[in-house]
Amino acid sequence: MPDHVRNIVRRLDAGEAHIAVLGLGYVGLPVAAALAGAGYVVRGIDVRADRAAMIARGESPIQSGEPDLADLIAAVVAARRLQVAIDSAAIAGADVLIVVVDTPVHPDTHQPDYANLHAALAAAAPHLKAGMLVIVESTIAPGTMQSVVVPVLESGSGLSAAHDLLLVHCPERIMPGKLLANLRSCSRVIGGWTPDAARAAVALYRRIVHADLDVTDCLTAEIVKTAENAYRDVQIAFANELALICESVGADVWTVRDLVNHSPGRQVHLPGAGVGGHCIPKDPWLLIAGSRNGHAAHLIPTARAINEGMPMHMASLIRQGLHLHGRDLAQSTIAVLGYAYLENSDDDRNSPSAALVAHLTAAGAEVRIHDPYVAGYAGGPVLDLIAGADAVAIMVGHHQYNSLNLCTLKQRLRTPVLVDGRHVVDDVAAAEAGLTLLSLGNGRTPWES
Ligand code: SAJ
Repeated sequence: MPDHVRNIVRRLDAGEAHIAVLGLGYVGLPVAAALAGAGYVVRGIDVRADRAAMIARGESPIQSGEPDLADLIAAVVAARRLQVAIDSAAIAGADVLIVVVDTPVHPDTHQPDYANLHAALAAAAPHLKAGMLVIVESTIAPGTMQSVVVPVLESGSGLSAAHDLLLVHCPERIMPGKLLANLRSCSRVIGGWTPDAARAAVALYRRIVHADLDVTDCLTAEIVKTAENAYRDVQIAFANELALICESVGADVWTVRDLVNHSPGRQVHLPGAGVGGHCIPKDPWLLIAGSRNGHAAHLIPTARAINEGMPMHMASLIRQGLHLHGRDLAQSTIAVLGYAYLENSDDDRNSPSAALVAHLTAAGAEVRIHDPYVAGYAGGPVLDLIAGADAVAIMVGHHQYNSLNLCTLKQRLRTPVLVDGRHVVDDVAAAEAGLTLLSLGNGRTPWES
């Protein structure tokens, strides 16, 4: 093992290495806090001065559902193991740099938008030194380390990625709602630009990750991360297409799904009102953006179109329910229950409800939104919000919606239409309450249930 690798591994094993984390978002902040909690001195850098100031006070900007993270941030900031800056000059002198910035895709072209990544790498490059371990955790299209990261770092530092730096792509695997737990318990793929770089990264991550550290090359690591989420998106799209087929023939997808999943090796996912969040809607596009030599993907874009179409399907079910009562959208009031992208979460990134609300509003409906977790929509009981409405659409499976009083709901509605996008309403109970229930994926009328 070359001396510079031996040296950094020794400093990492001794807990003496100084670490800089560039980007303190949903991924970078838990990483910085966990490494500080493991005993390292960590300099966290974020260009958002308000966010940096909040963290420097020992407060977590990630509010709901992450209590252990908030406690850890308070402790490591108080112990001065996590120090916060807004200037990338704070990188100077570090042994390790972890870059964790947002890598969105363009909403129309679906091409990667690397503006943040470029800016972060260009700001960091002048502060790099030979022997430094540089890790990109951001999710990136296959080939990005080769085509973007290496050129920007080498031109900005005058150092060689292969000979002077220890360059790694270690894609994040966090899940909102359990950020720290998953950081510690999920295996990681460590893509080394060189084998020595991977060795050094293993010495770092084994201090905070108590799961497998799978060493490979950068390109493979880029593909693994984007593929694991594209795979999930395709699985969900299959469930959604099956739901639409069942509706069209008068069957119940939930019964079909249960029986299919009794078959060995089958795992039909959950049909639903849409696919939101920061990872699943974006990563499939990053995967296919990396394909070369004219290979055109078909399955992955089709799956995206199916999943993006689910909020519109909810709008069509609402229209169907209103028409059964002689109404159309333009003169109706619709109550949308759930604005987060995930049940029992306040995270509304790429929320399917946002797409539905925009569509209903454009069609002339008056829309009311309720979500017990999302600021701005959490006010008041749901049965007050729906009073006088013509339809209620359940978009998110928050536990608060699992036990709605259907009789009271019926009494309070002007038109008794209930559209269930997350299989939380019992169809027989809804019929007994006198509601017109349209349940995504269930083409049966109540008396056939
Ligand atoms: N969804 C469905 N049907 C399903 C599963 C999900 O409609 O069967 C919808 C959800 O309602 C949500 C969206 O898809 O709107 C995404 O849900 P998700 O459970 O995939 O949650 P995410 O977006 O937090 O995904 C993350 C991913 N983790 C990383 O990228 C590191 C994903 O790879 C994980 O599988 C997922 O967490 C998880 O399992 O918690």
